[in-house]
Amino acid sequence: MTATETTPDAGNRSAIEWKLYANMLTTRLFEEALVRWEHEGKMSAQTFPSKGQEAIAIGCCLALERGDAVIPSFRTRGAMVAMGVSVAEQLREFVHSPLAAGDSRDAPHHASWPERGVMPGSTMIGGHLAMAAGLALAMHLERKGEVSLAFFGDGTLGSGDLHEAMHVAGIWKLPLILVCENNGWEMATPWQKVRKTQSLIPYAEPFGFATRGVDGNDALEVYNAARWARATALNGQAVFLDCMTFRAGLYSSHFGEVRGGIENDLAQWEKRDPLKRMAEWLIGNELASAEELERLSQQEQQRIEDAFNSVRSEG
Ligand SMILES: Cc1ncc(C[n+]2csc(CCOP(=O)(O)OP(=O)(O)O)c2C)c(N)n1
Ligand SMILES: [Mg+2]
Repeated sequence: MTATETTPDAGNRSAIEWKLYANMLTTRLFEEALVRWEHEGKMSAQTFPSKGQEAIAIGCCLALERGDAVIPSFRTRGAMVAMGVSVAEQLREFVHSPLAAGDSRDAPHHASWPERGVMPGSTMIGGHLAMAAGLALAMHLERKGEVSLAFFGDGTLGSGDLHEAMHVAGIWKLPLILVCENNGWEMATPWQKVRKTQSLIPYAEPFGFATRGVDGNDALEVYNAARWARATALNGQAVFLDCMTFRAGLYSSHFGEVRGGIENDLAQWEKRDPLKRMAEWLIGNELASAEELERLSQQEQQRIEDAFNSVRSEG
């Protein structure tokens, strides 16, 4: 696989800002296409779009190094993109291609490519965090200088698995990085109904975690926080990154929008869209022009359609 299969044109642009932008663009357009194909009846697998939250998975994964492991949440398609799994490889899981890596037996949002560091997730909210802690324990015992990084939504606070994972990782000083996609909603329940503070840092600190609140809609800030987290975790303290964000898209392609009265919040958060902000950064720093980014977007849309047609003809 070449870099351009995964990131449109980022292969020859080395700046991290370009990679962050290109990966977010791929993820945004890919998920839009996945929802459209399902609604057009071209495939049946459900998509959980990460629109508005893409910077978290991508910023973190681009900060990792060879040998590190990522355990996705159900809303981190960007992790697969940033870990180098091509659009075609991901699509095979959606359409049950005979060439699917995991025989397409798993839900596409937690399909895995262990050789690329993408480990299986879990449909049971929080279930994957025990696996993340187990991986971190193995890495710790083998002393290989690798970290285990897991994503989860703030709705995971009610899952005992999160607390058990924090308990062992904190006390055993495991190289574990827990990354919360803190969008203030648990499906259709706002955070005020289930906890005292929106931040989950007060829950992680007593377990001995190093913690950092992050603007989850700023890809560069996420990337820098994840680099710090990696160094801190390898230095003997597990890390909790609380990434504040807002889901700007549907709960899922099956369920649609489940949150009532969010119009004002949506309008406010759209101004802080991570893809738009990175585009403005690239243009402001004369690393790209608006025309160039528009052309890139069109090329990427075409590349995604071509991948779908080619994967559908495989079986
Ligand atoms: C153990 C368990 N309980 C309930 C569910 C149903 N469920 C699926 S997603 C979800 C909400 C999770 O909240 P969050 O992770 O914050 O995701 P968001 O709605 O913000 O995307 C729930 C309760 C589940 N999958 N597993
Ligand atoms: Mg949430």
